[in-house]
Amino acid sequence: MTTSRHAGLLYADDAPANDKPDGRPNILFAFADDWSWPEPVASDNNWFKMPAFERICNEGVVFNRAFVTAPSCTPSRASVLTGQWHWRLEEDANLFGTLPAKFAVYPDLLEKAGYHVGYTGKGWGPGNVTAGGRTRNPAGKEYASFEAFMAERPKGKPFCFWFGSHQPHRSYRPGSGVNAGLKLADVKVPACLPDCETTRSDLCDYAAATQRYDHDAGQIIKSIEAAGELDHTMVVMSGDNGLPFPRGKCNIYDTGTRVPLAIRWPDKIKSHRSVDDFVSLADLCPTFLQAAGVAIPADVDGKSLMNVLASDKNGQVDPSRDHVLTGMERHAAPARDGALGYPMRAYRTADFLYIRNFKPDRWPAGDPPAFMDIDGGPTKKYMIDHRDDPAVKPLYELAFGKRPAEELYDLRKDPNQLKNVAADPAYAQMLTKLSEALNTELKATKDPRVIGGGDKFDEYSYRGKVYKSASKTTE
Ligand SMILES: [Ca+2]
Repeated sequence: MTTSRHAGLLYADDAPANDKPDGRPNILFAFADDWSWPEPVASDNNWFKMPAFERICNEGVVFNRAFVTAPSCTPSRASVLTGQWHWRLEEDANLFGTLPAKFAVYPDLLEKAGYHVGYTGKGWGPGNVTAGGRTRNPAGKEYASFEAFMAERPKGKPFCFWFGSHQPHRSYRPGSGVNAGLKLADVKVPACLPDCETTRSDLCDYAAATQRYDHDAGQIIKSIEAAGELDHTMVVMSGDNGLPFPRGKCNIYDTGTRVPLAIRWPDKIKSHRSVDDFVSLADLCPTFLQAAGVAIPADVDGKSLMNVLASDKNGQVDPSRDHVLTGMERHAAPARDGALGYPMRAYRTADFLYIRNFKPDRWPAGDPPAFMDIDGGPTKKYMIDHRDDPAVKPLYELAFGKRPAEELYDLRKDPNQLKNVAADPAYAQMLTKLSEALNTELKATKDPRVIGGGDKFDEYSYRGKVYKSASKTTE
């Protein structure tokens, strides 16, 4: 097989390539690892810079209320790929599980429909691909680089590429953020973390890693642009879970589940749009399928975003998108005695966050003293070492302590979700209303935690490494 270069991109034969293969869009999904809302959206309001993401926001649509289904890599990625809630995916509800082959994934469906599909870096996972009966990563065929992927692209085929960045996942070299030019004084410290030099430096390291993701995604976008195909490509940038800090990742507060999301596709999307609709990343699978003209399987839970993308409105576009569900089963199996998870589900509206903790006797962050469901790092160590300091103690309890069976946060008064009002009689009616709404949807989606059999999530194999030290990170 010979190759030819067309306007910068390689194709796998000598024939000239089309700049708009067969009328269907290319799809580039640039997926960061542990990149959290709210940073950044507007450049003039940011303490670190992400020019590629900023460009996608400005030239397309930014979604201000996007959520992953789970604040943990494996289930979050599985929901993106299948369009289903992770509690319907058996073993894949857990970190280091497997995604059974019976669950269809969009890369396979697009490939069958004539797309050239592939990925680099971190695809579905971490976990065991073959244990579920698959022969390759659910994100597609793995390539060493985007260029290598394009070199195998047959003439005239649209492509669907998953750029799985490993950034900004821990671990970080302490001081790498400051060394990259970020300033401690500029850092916006989330309200759930102690504001001290240790936290600020740790956040700078996280920001520098996030900037590396942006740079790498930007390089791929530029190469597509050089080939003249960018305007016929749906470019999607997002992250798989919240920031790897206490009360972030592995929690179903916004710090764990709310992620940046922007989509650029000039063929269909007007520029400079800002949308407040609630979006789950499970909506991406049906969106990609509909954009490609492929039938959406009946068992997909997500809703296609195509009607929102095609609109020229800002703010709330689709009135039915007024809430989102999130949940969690087991993250690091060694985090609790008996390899138990910490099952939770949440119902998030514009004004309230309602959380149900199914096993409140367990430790949310993992058993002490390791608290392994919080990735090791300077901020975690600082909070443990200073847990008796008056300024740290309440934040330490929120991140490391046990939690009641129900939590309710009034986001109109408490946008940072720090004051649980579930036991306040003034909120009794709202608590009942949201609890029933959550129950109804979980039953409709056959969640084993509600219809019965939920303890099986604690019994599935953990197909990852077993760490003995709290200083190690998970995935
Ligand atoms: Ca992740």
